[in-house]
Amino acid sequence: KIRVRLSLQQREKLATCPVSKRLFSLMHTKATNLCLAIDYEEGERILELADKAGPFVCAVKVHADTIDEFNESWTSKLVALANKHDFLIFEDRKFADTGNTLSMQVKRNAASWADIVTVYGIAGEKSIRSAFQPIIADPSTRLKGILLIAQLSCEGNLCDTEYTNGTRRIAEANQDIVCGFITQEKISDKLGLIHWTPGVSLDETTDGKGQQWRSVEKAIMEQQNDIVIVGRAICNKTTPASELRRYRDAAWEALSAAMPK
Ligand code: 5FU
Repeated sequence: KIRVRLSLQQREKLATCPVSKRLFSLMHTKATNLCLAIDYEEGERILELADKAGPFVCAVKVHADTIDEFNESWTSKLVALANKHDFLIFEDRKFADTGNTLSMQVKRNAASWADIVTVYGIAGEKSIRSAFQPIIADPSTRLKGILLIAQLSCEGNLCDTEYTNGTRRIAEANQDIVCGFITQEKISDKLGLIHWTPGVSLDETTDGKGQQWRSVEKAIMEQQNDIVIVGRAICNKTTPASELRRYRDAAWEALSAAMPK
């Protein structure tokens, strides 16, 4: 069943978070709603794949704390690739702490090189807003939005309905700094908020370590997400370049089917 949505350009007008405006615009221009999760340990390998992936993706997601020789020279190379190909740099650090600590952690670990970071809703609105609002408003920092983790993809996770609803309320009340959600399904009717979803593979359903994968079509058409986050299904293949095209095409086709022509 296809449910009609607004176009990306219409949603760009409704968004207030600076990174969301940029994201809606680049998704439309590049015709992609694919975020590539590059979870290699070797920094050079990440840069090589990010360069190949650039034309196909709206964002490249990394975990800085898993990368060998993570340093300023590496982040400046990633920033150069993001500028060259026009994609967002997404640091999936999953911050969760009191406001003062959050602020220190984000400034040291992400604000200068990442466009967007993940944050749990668990510490509550005051902690999140007091830490991120000044950083995002600062013109000298790259960070321009956050994604709240509303639901996880892994089996047996503890994100219950109460947590998800509380996180949705924080996002809806702070749309100047919140780009949207990490979620499994659409949870908010606010059309400026963007639903990003991990746990996607066209070939496998689990990694045997709790991860749960489903198809692009299910994630976008049935569960109404906007952006698919795909990792090993692309990165661990012998031909990541052909997989990039395959996932980009599948995701864009599914999203386009629900948008006005
Ligand atoms: F918040 C989440 C989540 O609920 N599930 C996830 O899989 C984040 N992730 C990340 O997305 C995870 O840490 C990986 O970096 C990526 C998915 O990679 P995969 O190789 O497709 O499983």
